[in-house]
Amino acid sequence: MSFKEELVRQASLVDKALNEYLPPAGSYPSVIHEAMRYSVFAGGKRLRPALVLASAKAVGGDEKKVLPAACAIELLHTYSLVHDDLPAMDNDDLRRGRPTSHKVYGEAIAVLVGDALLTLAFGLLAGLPQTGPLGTGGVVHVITEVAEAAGTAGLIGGQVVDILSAEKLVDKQTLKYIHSCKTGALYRASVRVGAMISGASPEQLNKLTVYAENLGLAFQIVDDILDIEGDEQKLGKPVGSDIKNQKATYPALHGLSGAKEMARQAAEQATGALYHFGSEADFLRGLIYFVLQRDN
Ligand code: GRG
Repeated sequence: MSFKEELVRQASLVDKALNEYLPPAGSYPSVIHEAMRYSVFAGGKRLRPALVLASAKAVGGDEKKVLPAACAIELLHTYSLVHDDLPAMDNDDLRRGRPTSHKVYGEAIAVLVGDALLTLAFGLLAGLPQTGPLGTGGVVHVITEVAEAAGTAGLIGGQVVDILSAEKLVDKQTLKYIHSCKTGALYRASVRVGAMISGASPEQLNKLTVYAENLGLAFQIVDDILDIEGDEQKLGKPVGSDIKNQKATYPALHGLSGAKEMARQAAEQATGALYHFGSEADFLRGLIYFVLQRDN
């Protein structure tokens, strides 16, 4: 199976599970359930759940056992996008090629959609089986790992510094902080929880963490480059918004060719971190190339 076919297979596995975990669209009060589904099934690439499944496989685990965690991470990611698009934050009208949640359902429901997705995510993690390599204490470790990635040392911390930095000249260190929190934290958590649930050794966990941090960095740099050189149709959102909003980005601080070189170096580090893994980690290797070459 090619890398692309495997990504499609994993995404369809995740979508089926998400469909089961999300409350039915018609169940009372239906507007919130419909709105949750609107954002979750809007055509995301499902890279983070793919990372959960693939890191489980890389350490000899069973992807079915990590599916609830993979879905939890995707729900959390979708919550962050819904809230990030709100008028109080980025005030974006389009996401994944469709009108944003608040444009369709109004601001109050969009805030609650994010809250509900986040809550459902932690509910799924709490329901992870306490048998197998994880055990009772292990479930708590997984929840702690994801809580750290979602909290003020992760997504929220990155978002706060991003907001405070608007229209200011940001230094390289602050840029690194923002993106290691906004993007890196969830990549890191995805890979770590997949491996933790599957009984990874501390050494495997360390290597996979280095892989995820570098993959997240490469992803973010490419994201910044796509905002300059990308195709609006393929991206499903307008390009040039970073420059318009005077956002600190890798091309802005390091130049376009400097940013491309940084993405290449991060990809090289990610590849190196997988050196001691066998062919079970091939999907993780393919993901590095996919992230570098992506056009959306
Ligand atoms: C907690 C409100 C709140 C925000 C946290 C993560 C975040 C900060 C904001 C989301 C917006 C953003 C620009 C995040 C940076 C990471 C990024 C480029 C996300 C988009 O990820 P993709 O391309 O999205 O994987 P799809 O749609 O494919 O799932």
